[in-house]
Amino acid sequence: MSKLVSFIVLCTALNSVTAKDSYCYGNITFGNIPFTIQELIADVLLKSIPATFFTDCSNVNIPIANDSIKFYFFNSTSSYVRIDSDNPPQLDPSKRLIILAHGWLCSMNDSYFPDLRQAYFKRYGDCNIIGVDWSDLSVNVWSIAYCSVPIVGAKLGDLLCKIASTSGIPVESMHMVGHSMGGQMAGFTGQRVQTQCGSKIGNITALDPGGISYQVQLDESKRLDKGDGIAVQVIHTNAGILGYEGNCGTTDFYPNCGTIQPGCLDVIQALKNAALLWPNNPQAILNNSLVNLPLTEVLCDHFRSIVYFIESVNSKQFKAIDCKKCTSTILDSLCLLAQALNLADYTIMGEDCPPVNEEDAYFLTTNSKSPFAKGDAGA
Ligand SMILES: [Ca+2]
Repeated sequence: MSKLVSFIVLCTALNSVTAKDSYCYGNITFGNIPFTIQELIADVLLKSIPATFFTDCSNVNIPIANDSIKFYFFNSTSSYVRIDSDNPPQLDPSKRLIILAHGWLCSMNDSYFPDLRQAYFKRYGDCNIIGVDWSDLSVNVWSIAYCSVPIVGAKLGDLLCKIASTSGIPVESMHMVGHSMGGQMAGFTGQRVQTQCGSKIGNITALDPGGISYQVQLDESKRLDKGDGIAVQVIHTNAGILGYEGNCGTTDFYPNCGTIQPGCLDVIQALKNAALLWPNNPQAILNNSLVNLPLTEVLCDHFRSIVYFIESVNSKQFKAIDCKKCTSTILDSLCLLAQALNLADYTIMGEDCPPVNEEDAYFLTTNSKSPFAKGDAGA
């Protein structure tokens, strides 16, 4: 076999074995997903799950095997290698280290994560990217995925501490980016790094971190919070539905008020319309509303956090202001007056979000399609 052919075979094999088949590809429709998961998502969209939704992992049998949690090292040559977490490779400490974690039902091979990696390579050239593939556990019912997150997060924390000591890369210089449950995972990884290495991860970006079970966790050690990294940026795009509702970082961004995003289908209305025609018949409701849509469209608002972040890696145009434009209190009116007088506090959402000076929440509007950032007009 020629070198080129064996290289192609190697890449193909890696592509096919790295991840369990995810539900987050555009060609997989909502109807392809197990019905119990479809029902749960519909209940979440309609906000018809109890506030005490599943949080107790003590009786959950997690199907974890030696190979369930995989770490990959990516570089700009578009190849990637599996990392032996007991014996990680020597990384170049002069290059930026970015760690990426996907969420429930997804994998690191979905369209968004390759796009995010490419955005980083375009911005920084040959940076070091570590991808966490926990699809063996994430492409599963909620309880198994949810209960796996602290385990995967801790294992990743151990790996980062090992890399810090063997490659001389301080954890304070690392940046972890996670979406949905991957955003919550960043909290667990941050906590583990603090206990194992005695210092905090420098930068966490949580992209619409998971809500539901996390929402009721008053114990901050069981979810992402502002203490899990030195800077914890949170981008809320589906807050109160799939995403966590409320500030949980050092800087919280609320594009378009943080819950419903322009350009996304109104799947909640579609579900409500079908429920009027087929009351008490979940199968018919789903068959007549969401079944032919890709999951990424059904959860478009939730995934927009990644889409905005990918754009932000090569754009500094997501300008945001700390006026809470989504309510109308006297304070908001005063803030808008300050904005008119050029006295309001501005910042940039995304990769160029500056280090924290003061914990705050920021607001902005976006376009309904790419390019999403509106520059000054969005703040
Ligand atoms: Ca925490």
